[in-house]
Amino acid sequence: MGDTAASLLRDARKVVVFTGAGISAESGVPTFRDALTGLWARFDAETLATPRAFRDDPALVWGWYEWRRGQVRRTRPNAGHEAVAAIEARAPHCTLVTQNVDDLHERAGSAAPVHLHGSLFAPRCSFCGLPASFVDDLPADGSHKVEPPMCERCGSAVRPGVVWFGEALPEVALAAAVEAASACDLLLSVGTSAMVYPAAEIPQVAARLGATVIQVNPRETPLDAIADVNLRGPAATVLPELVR
Ligand code: BJW
Ligand code: ZN
Repeated sequence: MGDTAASLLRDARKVVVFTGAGISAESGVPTFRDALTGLWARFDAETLATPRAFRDDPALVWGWYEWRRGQVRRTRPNAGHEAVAAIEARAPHCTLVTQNVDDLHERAGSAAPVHLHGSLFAPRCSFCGLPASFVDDLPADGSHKVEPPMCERCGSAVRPGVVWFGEALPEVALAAAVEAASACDLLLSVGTSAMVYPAAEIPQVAARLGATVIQVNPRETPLDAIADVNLRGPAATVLPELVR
């Protein structure tokens, strides 16, 4: 299976790599939906990851995201992120589309990942959208409240630059992802449960238009049904074998 995938990848001209939280798991960044270690097993998405949650308790939400930013800052890219950068360097055309809000792809050498769900490192004003900077005071745990900074222009609360439930995805990023998925001949999906829409449409679009789909995930996902090759294993082990 791994050999088939490696040769399909070697022969592809236009590649999309589509990643989710699973690719960063081995760096020590928790996923969302894994049973014991996932963030949603320990924290409530409704009170932390919605626009309403931020309106109701901005300090709780800001504190939680600052805690997560601190967590990511202490980690490093793993062999999976590095293999993705190698795939990008080798393929004639490659677009990296990530749902992740960490910066581990960038730190592994991927020049311009398309961030469908924003970033932990791009806070902005919740009212006027002005990009903001951090006050560097990172909480040690996820339930520690921290008042968000105030916008320099309008005085409103600064919010995390991520996409919450019920919010639209950044238009430019979504358009770039759809365009790349529509034109690719191979899509490699790595470490996503493929349950969150519209992001989960991206591999579906590629499959519908005839692209080969390779999936890397230790567990079953809804993409099993459309994947031509399912590589059941952890990203940091499986991906390097595809670029050897
Ligand atoms: C490994 C591994 C290893 C482990 N190696 N693998 C259709 C049906 C039903 C609902 C909806 C629908 N369409 C839209 C919705 C609503 C909603 C949604 O999808 N809900 C579903 C969950 C039911 N979607 C939205 O609300 C979206 N917005 C929207 O629809 O707006 C409409 C609108 C339009 C116009 C105007 C206004 C509104 C927005 C979704 C935003 C998602 N945000 C989050 C949080 C980001 C901020 C933060 O970080 O806090 O994004 S949720 C969370 O899930 C995060 C992730 O990017 C996203 C995807 O998760 P991911 O990456 O797949 O992680 P996991 O944990 O789910 O899976 C990890 C996988 O890795 C597992 O499979 C493991 O097995 C695997 N793994 N170790 C490889 N070592
Ligand atoms: Zn403002």
